[in-house]
Amino acid sequence: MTTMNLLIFSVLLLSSLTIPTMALEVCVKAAVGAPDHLGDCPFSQRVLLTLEEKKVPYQMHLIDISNKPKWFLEINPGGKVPVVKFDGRWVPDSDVITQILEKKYPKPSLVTPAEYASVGSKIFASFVTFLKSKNASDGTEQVLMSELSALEKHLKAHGPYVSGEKISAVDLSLAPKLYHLDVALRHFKNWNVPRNLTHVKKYMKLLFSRESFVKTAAKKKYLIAAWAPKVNP
Ligand SMILES: N[C@@H](CCC(=O)N[C@@H](CS)C(=O)NCC(=O)O)C(=O)O
Ligand SMILES: *[C@@H]1O[C@H](CO)[C@@H](O)[C@H](O)[C@H]1NC(C)=O
Ligand SMILES: *[C@@H]1O[C@H](CO)[C@@H](O)[C@H](O)[C@H]1NC(C)=O
Repeated sequence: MTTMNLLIFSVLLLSSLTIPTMALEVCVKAAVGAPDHLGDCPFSQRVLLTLEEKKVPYQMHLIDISNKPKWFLEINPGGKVPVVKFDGRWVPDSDVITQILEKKYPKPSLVTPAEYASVGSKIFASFVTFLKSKNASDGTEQVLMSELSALEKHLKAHGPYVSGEKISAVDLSLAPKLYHLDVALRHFKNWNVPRNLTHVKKYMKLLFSRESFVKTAAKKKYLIAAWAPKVNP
């Protein structure tokens, strides 16, 4: 082998060894009925958003939740997505994963001040209850409205993001949930976030137009397909 060949060979060998180990492996939900497309799991998207905002290279594995591959259940007996491989160990749960990412990749910091960490935390559950409700006078819409109004009040005082001028972890957790709310309520109930919640509306626009969000959001049709059996069982 000539010196030149040896050099090329070493470069190829090195890059084939280092590139895959540098990218974090992450398992996320595949689309319902379209296992080659990114699915709608808000916890998976939260992790992808964190990776994108921190510019951490990653390699995605799309997991068909309705037909989980054997290798996936072997690395992750709990069977839920997302899971990320850190130093050879697969770690489930978006809360745990995002905390590890913050420690390992502190820049840019996405730490949310403790006093704001639970802002909006009841919105997703109240959205799901309202979405599934078949009785217009059961109060589920009012419960959602009061959670959204609380967010409105917070953003009016502290916005545009939950902790001010800079996006942080709590926004990345809320963004996929608000996207579900927006798309699913419009589709299944012809319901929109009321116009008087101007700060919430602006917040949603701001989140949904970020490059990280556009890159990691499921297509609307996949989100709707995933909710359909839960809305009309
Ligand atoms: N607390 C978990 C929730 C994860 C979760 O519920 N994932 C759903 C998809 S969005 C899942 O994997 N469901 C499949 C199953 O439970 O079999 C997190 O924050 O990561
Ligand atoms: C809807 O909910 C209200 C309040 O709980 C109840 O009074 C009413 O009977 C319900 N209507 C139907 C059709 O179930
Ligand atoms: C917005 O309007 C709804 C009625 O559509 C009302 O229930 C709610 O209290 C209003 N919220 C704010 C913050 O003005």
